[in-house]
Amino acid sequence: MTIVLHRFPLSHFSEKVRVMLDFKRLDYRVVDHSPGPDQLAVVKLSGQRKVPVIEHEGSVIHDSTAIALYLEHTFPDSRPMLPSDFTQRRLVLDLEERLDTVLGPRVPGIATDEALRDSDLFTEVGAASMAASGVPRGLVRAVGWLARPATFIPGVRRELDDARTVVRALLLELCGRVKETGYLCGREPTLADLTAAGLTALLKIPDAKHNPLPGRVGTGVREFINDPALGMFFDWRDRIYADLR
Ligand SMILES: N[C@@H](CCC(=O)N[C@@H](CS)C(=O)NCC(=O)O)C(=O)O
Repeated sequence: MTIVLHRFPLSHFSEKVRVMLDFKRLDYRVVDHSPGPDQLAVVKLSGQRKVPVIEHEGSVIHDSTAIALYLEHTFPDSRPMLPSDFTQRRLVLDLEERLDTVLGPRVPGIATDEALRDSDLFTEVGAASMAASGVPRGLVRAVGWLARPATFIPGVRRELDDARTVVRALLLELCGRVKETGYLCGREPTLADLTAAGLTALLKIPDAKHNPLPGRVGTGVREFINDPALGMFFDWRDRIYADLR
């Protein structure tokens, strides 16, 4: 039976799950929601407010890690995301958790900060994000104008700059891992690789299925995209996406 993925169009945790579904070559369809009052539908479905949520044969699962474990358990014959060896499996799950913890809370702020520098970009991104609730573009643009000055408040600026520093350091570490073995935890792609790919989608828009910003593929946070030291990471990540298509 087809899996239903409930997401916000620009949710990076939802993208992490969508990448897993492609990797495992499972049949799925996407239902878009918007942050705000529209989240009531997510609450009614899953008993909590966050996406991603999947529905499959009467089961409703939320949280990207729980979904990964469900998919591994329910589809043992499709491509594995976790090694069968216990120690290797632990290493993959530990790295996945670290990626969730480091990238999860920082990437949206970094991407929003970047989008706020260009009113047209912010309006396009905001409208895509709010499409399910039909918020008018004019209102999204006005929010952008109002929010932009906040990024100059010293405390906010410092936090955003710190987030960039922490994320850049992690991406450099990932480059080192890729250089050594081709993937993040050895010679085969695992849940850790899919997590890194999905959670960085807002840093550089990938050429992916169900992409809400098809006209922006290859664009993103310029400081990262134009950083030669990170070129290897994004080349590797784009190859992962290419292999999924
Ligand atoms: N630990 C969760 C995090 C999910 C999460 O933070 N989702 C965000 C979107 S990327 C969300 O739904 N935020 C809405 C809210 O907090 O109300 C996972 O791995 O799925």
